[in-house]
Amino acid sequence: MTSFEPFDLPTELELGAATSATQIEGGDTGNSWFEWSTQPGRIADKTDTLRAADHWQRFAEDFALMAQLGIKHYRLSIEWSRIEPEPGNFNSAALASYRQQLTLLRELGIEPLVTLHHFSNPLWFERLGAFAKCRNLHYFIAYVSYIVRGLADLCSQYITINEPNVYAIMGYFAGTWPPGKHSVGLTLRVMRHLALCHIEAYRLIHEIYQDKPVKVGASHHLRIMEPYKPNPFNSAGIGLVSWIFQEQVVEAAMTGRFPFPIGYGAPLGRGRFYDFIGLNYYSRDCIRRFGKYNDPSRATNILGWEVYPEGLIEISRKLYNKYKAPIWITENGTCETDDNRRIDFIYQHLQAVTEAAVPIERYYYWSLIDNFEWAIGEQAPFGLIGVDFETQKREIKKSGYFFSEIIRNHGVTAAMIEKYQLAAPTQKQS
Ligand code: IFM
Repeated sequence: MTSFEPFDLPTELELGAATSATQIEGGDTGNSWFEWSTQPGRIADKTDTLRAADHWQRFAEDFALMAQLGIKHYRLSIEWSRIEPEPGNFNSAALASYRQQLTLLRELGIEPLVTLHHFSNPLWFERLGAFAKCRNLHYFIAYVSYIVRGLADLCSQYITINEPNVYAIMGYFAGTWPPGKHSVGLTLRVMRHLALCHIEAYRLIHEIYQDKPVKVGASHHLRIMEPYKPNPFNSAGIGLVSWIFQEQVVEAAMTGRFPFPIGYGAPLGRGRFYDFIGLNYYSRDCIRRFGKYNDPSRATNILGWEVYPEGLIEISRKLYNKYKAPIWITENGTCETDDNRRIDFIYQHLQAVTEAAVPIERYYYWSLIDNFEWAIGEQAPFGLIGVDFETQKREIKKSGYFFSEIIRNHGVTAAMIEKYQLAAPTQKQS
């Protein structure tokens, strides 16, 4: 994995970059994450979502930088609370602003992939109990109907829900995200309801588009989970944890079949509720005595996430063999202050894509720009473009130029290996 050789990307693969509204826009006080992040002790670096990268005001500047890098695919999300600040009261000015963004992207030759739900809820929806209550789900569908009809002439690719498992686990099991609960029952219920919402949204979007081409999927965050010491007992235990916390919600959302313990039967009927397989891949978790344990010989990023490109191959193959559709890697990226390590990471993961031997059509680097990383705050640089949050000054990083050259060459050339000094295997950061 770490011998740096030139490679060509698969012909069908197209590269892009991703962001989410709450993490970059700033300026919105009507969403659950604004409220959460302004409560004491919630965010590690004590920042909140109010300023973020001020993208709501500066989107034109950010899109110009993206165009400068030659990025042709951009995944963005819609802040539901801007669109529907009160139940049933839709804000046409907010819709107009998103339409302006998509129009500009199109003028720049950048294809938008729109995410409808990326972790944050309108406060009114959060206060009603959000996705934990079955009686609230119709609100999400009404919002989907409004926003998709409003964007239909500008967009033909959607992600319904980002990382349903992460949303449920962090908010309802770990309790470190809103609404801060600790309940296995609620976690499973939220996963079930998100899968139901995905299926309904999938059907609705196809109904709105009728014969017009549209592609719809969900983005699933899947990690490799392995026992630190493999033996039949540990492997079975970890397999069960991985099933409950990762795979069952994928199965329910994609096929309509709700396995135990997320549910039973097929409450909305069986089907194929995806036009691509959306995968967010970051790392491997080795589990030792109910905790995470990193293999000391492997590199980790500044959040302690192991760099494990082999996992991208393993998960892509598993998903493709099961669901037989093109894979869209809707997120892959790393959090580093040393940008050379991001360059290594991108190299290794794109090389893994070339080795996967399954159809991978898209790869969106997470993230286009530095942003607000949830409970960590502003001190987690994932971006290809750096942001100084005090001055809001943007600067393209070396990794941004590297990514741009990969797009231009559709691969990594010998000259790039030389130029970006991809010479040594990735070492563990001291
Ligand atoms: O920043 C997040 C993103 O919102 C969802 N996927 C993982 C990223 C990195 O943690």
